[in-house]
Formats: sequence, C-alpha cells, structure tokens
Amino acid sequence: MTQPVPLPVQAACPVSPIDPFSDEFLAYPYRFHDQLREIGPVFWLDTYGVFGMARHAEVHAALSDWQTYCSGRGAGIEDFAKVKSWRPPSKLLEVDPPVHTRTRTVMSRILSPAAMRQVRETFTVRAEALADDVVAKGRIDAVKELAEVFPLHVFPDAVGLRPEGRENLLPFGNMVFNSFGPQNAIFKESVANAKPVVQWIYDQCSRDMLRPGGFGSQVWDAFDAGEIDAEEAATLVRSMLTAGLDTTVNGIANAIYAFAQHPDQWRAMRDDPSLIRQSFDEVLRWESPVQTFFRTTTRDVEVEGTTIPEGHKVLLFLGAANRDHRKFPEPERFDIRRRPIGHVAFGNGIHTCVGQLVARLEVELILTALLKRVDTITMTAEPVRKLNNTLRSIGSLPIEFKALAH
Ligand code: 8QM
Repeated sequence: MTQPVPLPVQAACPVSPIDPFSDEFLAYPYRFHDQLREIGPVFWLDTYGVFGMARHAEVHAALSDWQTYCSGRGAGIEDFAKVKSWRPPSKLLEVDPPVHTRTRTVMSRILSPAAMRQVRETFTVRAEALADDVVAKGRIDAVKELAEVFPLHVFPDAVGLRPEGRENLLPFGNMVFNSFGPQNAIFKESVANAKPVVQWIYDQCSRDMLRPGGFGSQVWDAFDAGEIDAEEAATLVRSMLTAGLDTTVNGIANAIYAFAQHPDQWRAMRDDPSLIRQSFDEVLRWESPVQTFFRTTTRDVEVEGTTIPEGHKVLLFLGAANRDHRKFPEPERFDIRRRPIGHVAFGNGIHTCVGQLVARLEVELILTALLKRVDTITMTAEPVRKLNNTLRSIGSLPIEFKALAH
C-alpha cells in the first residue's frame, strides 16, 4: 500500500484512514458511513488524498453549489485538469455551465413527462408479461431474471438500439461506474475485456445506428436544430447508454431486496397502491444505487471551520447522507410512508438525474405488475454482492414469489 497523503496545511479537519473503495467498505458500507458521518462535517481520506463529506447537510449543499464544487474536472477521483480521462468526458455529467445547460436542455426535453406518456404503454405490456413469467417460475434469481431483464428489454428499445450486441451494455456501465473510483482490483477486473465492449458502445452512438423516433435519434434531431454539435450528440447518446441501465437494474434489485426484507411494507403497498411511486424514493434513500460522486473545488471554500483549498477532490457520500439521522429519523428503518423529501440518491442541483422519470416509470410499472400477482417475497438464500466502486449492486438475489390466490 502507498503512503498516506498528508492533509493540506490550510485545512484543519479530522483525518480518516478508511478506504471507501476497499472490498470491506463496498460490501457493507453502513458501519463505515456511521464513522465518517460522526467524525465531522468534512474529513480527509488519507488513502487517496481527497476530502469527504457524509452528512446530509454538507452533501446536499455541495451538490447545489456547482460554482464551487465543479464537475468539469470530473465526477470521479481523477482530476481532469491533471490527468487525461479514461474515456472522453461526458458532455452532461462532466461539464459545467454553459455547456452543461445546453446539453441538459436537450436531454431533459427528450426524457420529459410527455415522452414518458409515449413509452408508458409499451413498457406496461412488458412489465406485465415479465411479471407473469417470474411468478409462474416461483423461485428466481431476482437480479438475473428480473432486475436485469426489464431495463434491458425496455430502455435500449426506447433509445432505438439494434438488437445485436446488447450484452455489452451492462459490462460497459460496470466499467464506467468503477472508473469513478481508484484503479483498484475491482476496476481492473471490469476493464479486462474493455476494448470490444467500448467499441460496440461507441458504434451505437452514431446517427445511422439509431431507430428514427427513439431517444437516441432525438438527440441527433437536436444536432440538426443546431442546439449541439456532432461530438456532443454522440456523447449524449453514450450518456444514455451509460447512465440508463446499471442504475435502474440496481434500483429494481434493491427494491425487491427491500421488500423481501420487509413483508409488512409489501402488504402496506398492496392495501394502498397509491404508495407505489413514493415507495421508490424510500428504496433509493435506504439503498442508494449511486453511492458516491466526486466534485472538485474551484476556489478555497470554508465548510464548518475547515478550509478546503482550491483544486481538491471532494468525495460526496450520497448513500451516507441518505442515512443521516440528522435528516431522516431512524434512518435504518425502511418505511414507504416516510416521504423522504430531500434524499440525494438522484443528486441535487443542476446535475440532478435527468433520466429519473424513466427510472421512476420502470420501477412503478414493475412493482405494479408484481403487486397484482405476488402475495409474499421471500429470500431463499443470502444475496451475493457485486462490488463496484460507485454502485450499491447485487449480483444474485435468490427469492421465491408466492402467488396471490385468485
Ligand atoms: C451516473 O456519461 C454520463 O453522462 C453519465 C454517466 C453516469 C451517470 C450519469 C451520467 C449518475 C448515473
């Protein structure tokens, strides 16, 4: 292991030797989150030489102050001002205004409420068919046979991808989400076979590969309209393919996991289906698919008595903020009636998840279809974690659905 990085002299704050990208941390982050939240509002992680924040107030505030905590130097551990990015930077996640404002406008129009109304019917038919299938099977791996299946069925179709090669989508997302962290063994393993996967993804982003009318093709319509240039268009399609799958797969897996552990909450939702949509926010708060993101300071900034100097990486623990008792009483309790307003699982501020309506739609439809058919969800074995530097991810979740008596 390399030497601990000393705290910059200007800063006076607690120093922690915790490695948030170690296997132990990633497998079970919550007791580490407790430690990090309690050592102070800002701390120094000397394994990497970065600052961190794990309390809700500071994480939320940093996310809303893009002028001070910028994204243009990368949302991962690497500072783009110092090292070249692993992939060409995202024109959405890894840019600041004014570029961000322009690209974001295009994406939020394509993924708008009106767009959701257009895909809702198709998504519903597929959610219902999948629910029939998994309930008939009874015992399934809820990751492989449900959580991965649904987004991979509906979203690439909505984007307008060809059918061939879609098996590259999850490995690509896995790489990118790992690449926001350090180049540890988890990252290296995920990029071992990167070349053909990355090539396939980039090939799908060009206009001629995308079905007219789909979300991807609509990005190119914005190029025609002169809103974005060609490189931006291709990279925005890539953003859809990066951000739209692993996140929703884990969102669905985490939802099934949460309800399997809390049968009373599943019953409550069946008694009152109006709880379905808001239950997803509680799933996101309780098990946030995106656990962390970095920002980079653009100036010296004082936070609760600590001066973070300009040009430092700050690791924002979204998952820890969402379990901060200062914001959410009894944060460990999964309670779908909670209405966890202010959770930061979708971020906050100008970079707040632009695809969240798609995620919300997918989860609403899959939960609705399952609720009509499933009496109880039981875990038949311990879930197997899939370690990822950014995502709270399950590799396998063996469950049994007991069908409702009709
Ligand atoms: C995470 O490439 C991108 O634009 C992009 C990649 C990953 C995300 C967002 C955007 C937050 C889901």
